[in-house]
Amino acid sequence: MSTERLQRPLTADETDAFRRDGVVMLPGMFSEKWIELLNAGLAAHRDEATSRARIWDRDEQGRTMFWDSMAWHDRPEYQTFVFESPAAEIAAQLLGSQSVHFFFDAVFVRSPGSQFETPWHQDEPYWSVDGHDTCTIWMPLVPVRAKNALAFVPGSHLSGAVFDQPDFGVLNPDAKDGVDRSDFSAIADADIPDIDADRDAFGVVSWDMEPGDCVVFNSRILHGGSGLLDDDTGLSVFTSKWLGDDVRIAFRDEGMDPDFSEIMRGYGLEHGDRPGTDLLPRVWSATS
Ligand SMILES: O=C(O)CCC(=O)C(=O)O
Repeated sequence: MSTERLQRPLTADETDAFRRDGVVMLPGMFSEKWIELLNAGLAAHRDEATSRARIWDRDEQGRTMFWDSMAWHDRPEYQTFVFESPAAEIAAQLLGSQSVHFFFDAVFVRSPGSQFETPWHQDEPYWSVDGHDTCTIWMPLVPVRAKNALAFVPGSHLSGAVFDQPDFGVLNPDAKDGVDRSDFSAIADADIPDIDADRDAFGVVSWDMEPGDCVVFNSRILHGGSGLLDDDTGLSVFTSKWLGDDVRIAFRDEGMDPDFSEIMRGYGLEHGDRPGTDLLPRVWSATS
């Protein structure tokens, strides 16, 4: 299986921005065929969600925020995207890695007017992997304005801090069973700052984006603040998570939500291993 070449080369400024700020917006990285494929996949996915799916928010007007993860095993459209789109090479170039493994997909779908705002948080400290070389490719499948898009605190990926953060297990208005609850304070070493009190002071960034654009962010960066949609505006986002050269499996007592540790162990992965197997496949390598 080979990935499609990049639609355009990454510039040195883009690569520098990713390493310095931990986030970069890349216009025009995915052609229409990839957006159509992901939209088709998402439509089917909504009818066949995984057991991990949940509604993060359901308000009195019936507006919802749907979330699901690791659906690619059962979604041929997502499989094609993972193995054949330029995503893996984008991740490899920004991470500066000789190879990249796929971690998982996650979708964030808000119905028009949804007022649900993603809480500020980090990803990697709460994942079942450890390493600096991890990233998410965040792709809106519809146009999104900067005020509604995912926002970031540039440079926070280098702080070394693990911030205490909201327990995403509480985002469960339908009281679905089997939702993990975690005591994040057990692994955090700093309180999450009040970023919304003064976004300018934190240098918060977000961008107007069209389908085909993507934001790539280091998984240690503080991010959140997306949502608060106008009544005529919905937001569908496909994300893919990628693992580079320094990443090792890290089973943690608290954090990953949902916790993939048992699934990972089922594939024979042990704490300290490099990613691999059919669960975390190597998708791109400098030598292939
Ligand atoms: O799109 C969103 O609202 C949240 C995305 C996010 O937090 C993530 O991909 O880690």
